[in-house]
Amino acid sequence: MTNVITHPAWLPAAAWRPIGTRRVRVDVPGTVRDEVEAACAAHGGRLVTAGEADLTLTLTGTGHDGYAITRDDRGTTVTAATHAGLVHGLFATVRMGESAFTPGPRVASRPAFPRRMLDHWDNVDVHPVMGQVERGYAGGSLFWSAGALRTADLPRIRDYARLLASVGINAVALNNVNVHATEARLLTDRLPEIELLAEPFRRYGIRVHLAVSFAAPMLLGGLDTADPLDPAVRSWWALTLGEVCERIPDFGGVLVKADSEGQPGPFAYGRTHADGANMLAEALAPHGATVHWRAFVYDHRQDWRDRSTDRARAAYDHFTPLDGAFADTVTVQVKHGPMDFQPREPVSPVLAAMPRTRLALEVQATQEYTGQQKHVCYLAPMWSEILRFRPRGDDGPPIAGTVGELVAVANTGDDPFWTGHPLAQANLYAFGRLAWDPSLTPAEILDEWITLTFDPDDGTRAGLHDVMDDSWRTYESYTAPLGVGFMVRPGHHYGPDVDGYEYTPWGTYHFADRDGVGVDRTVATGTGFAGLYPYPWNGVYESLTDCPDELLLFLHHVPYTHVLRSGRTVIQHIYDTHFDGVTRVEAARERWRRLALDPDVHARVAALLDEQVRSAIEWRDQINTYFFRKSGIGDTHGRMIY
Ligand code: BDP
Repeated sequence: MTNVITHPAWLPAAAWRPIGTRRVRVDVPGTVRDEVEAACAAHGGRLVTAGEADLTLTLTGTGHDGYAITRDDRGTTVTAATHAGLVHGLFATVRMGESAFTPGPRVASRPAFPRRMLDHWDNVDVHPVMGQVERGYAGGSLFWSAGALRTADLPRIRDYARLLASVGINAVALNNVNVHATEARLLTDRLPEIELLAEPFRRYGIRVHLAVSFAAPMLLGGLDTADPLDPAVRSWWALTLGEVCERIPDFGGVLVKADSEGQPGPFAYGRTHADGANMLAEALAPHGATVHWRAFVYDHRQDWRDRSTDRARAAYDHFTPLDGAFADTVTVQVKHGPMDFQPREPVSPVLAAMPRTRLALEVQATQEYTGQQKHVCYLAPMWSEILRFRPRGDDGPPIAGTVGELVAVANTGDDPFWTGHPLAQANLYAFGRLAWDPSLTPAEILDEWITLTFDPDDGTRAGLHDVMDDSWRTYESYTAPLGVGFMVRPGHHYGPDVDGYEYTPWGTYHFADRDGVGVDRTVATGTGFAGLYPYPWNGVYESLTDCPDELLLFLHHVPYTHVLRSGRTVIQHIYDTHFDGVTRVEAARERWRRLALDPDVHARVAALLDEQVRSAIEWRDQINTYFFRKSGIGDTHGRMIY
């Protein structure tokens, strides 16, 4: 089945008008010239090969993937040192619109992070539980359908690569980190599929990566071990990865989830994660490719009764003793929080504790725990907060200056809007922009996205901001309170189920009883997690009075009558935020109804806002009722709680 893309996201034809109506010279063949040629054909401009031009795009010098734009009376010139840099310079010119052609100061821009990566959790076969895309909320995979590569849809994959390049993304992992038997074969007999997929991405300066199974030497190579120190295992990897790099010369490398949630890893052989990662690095480094080794490693069979174990500590305990032991071409990929992509978690303490290791910060654009692309939830404010967080206090560097790379789990699929919820496109856009320049503010990024996508009048622009700017905090307000996390339905993770995971082995507990709620992670009486942070945060998190309200229940177990920094009790805060959250979603729905936008987009979002209102009410009622019954304490405003 071939897809029809009805909505080209933030690159509609209109956004190319300022370039497409002009005389443009492009000094190098390839993608940039093709793009400009298409724009000129659509808008009546002209691609010139010599003489005067309004816009010149040219390669010069050597260096990074940034670009410079100069604008004066003689015209506008975009220069870059690399093919990818020129692609980024072209898209920056599109973003600037008409102002790219009015004289002004020189713009010079280079990416803050050399690698800006999207991880797809796509399966080749339809997984019986997870489907085609694990935690995918945007239809099927762009790459595979029911076991087969979507060869007929390569043009759409090219459009996708273009979309990603336009926001500066330069690396893509194509398949799920949970590598099942069929997907493991992408490394060997199904490698031609990766060769085909690499082509459209290459056109836009994006390198492809593969998630591989640590047990591949056994699964595919017929060996009886995957021990990373076994010579036969090492040579299998060297030969296999050597072949991959020969067939795909710009192959980016491999991504590994090992020893976590059932995936194989080096622990089976008494080896460390560094042993495992370095073996792969040794095989890839001669070819200029790298290893992404995830730090999402924990025992998913722990018992809620055993309070000495704490899943939030696991990545820290496993990885920080290995600081300095990883090869230069290994990146340890760390989730933003110590648990698992919750709407609110403290920043992972691992990010401040491995100064001699190359780290990537991993965020989740796919909205597993933030409304599954049924709820409006603009995530840039969360990501920006994380990037600006200073683990060593005001005098120390922010996370943006501590990690070397940014990675997001992709939120795209074969949905005509690309992301299921049309407004979730803004998250993909914002991820790319923040990875290029983390100093951009969420509101200005959203404004860019709104301009490019909708070309709106002032009222529509204001309406979109009203609906989206604060939508993450709104989502937070009607779901699990005060950083305690989860309370979602087990398995698919949509909607409330306060005790759904409470007595399971997954390590995600809230410990609510008749007296209080929250996880004691203090050093004094709890799991000691608060002590994993450097000064001053170790003290701030340890202290019941200094701990920020929004993280209180992540770090402390408190009585319902505990008074927050805001002055409200915990129980009253729960009631108030849940009533307020629903009111805010209802207001967003009203605001949306009054906006005049493309009818398809309008109708899809309107329907989703109905679902969001329904779901927010369900959250409110279950959370409030649960805590009313546990605590026996009523709402001071006398609102109805069942
Ligand atoms: C969890 C998801 C699971 C992923 C896992 C991961 O529920 O599907 O496999 O993260 O990041 O949030 O590996």
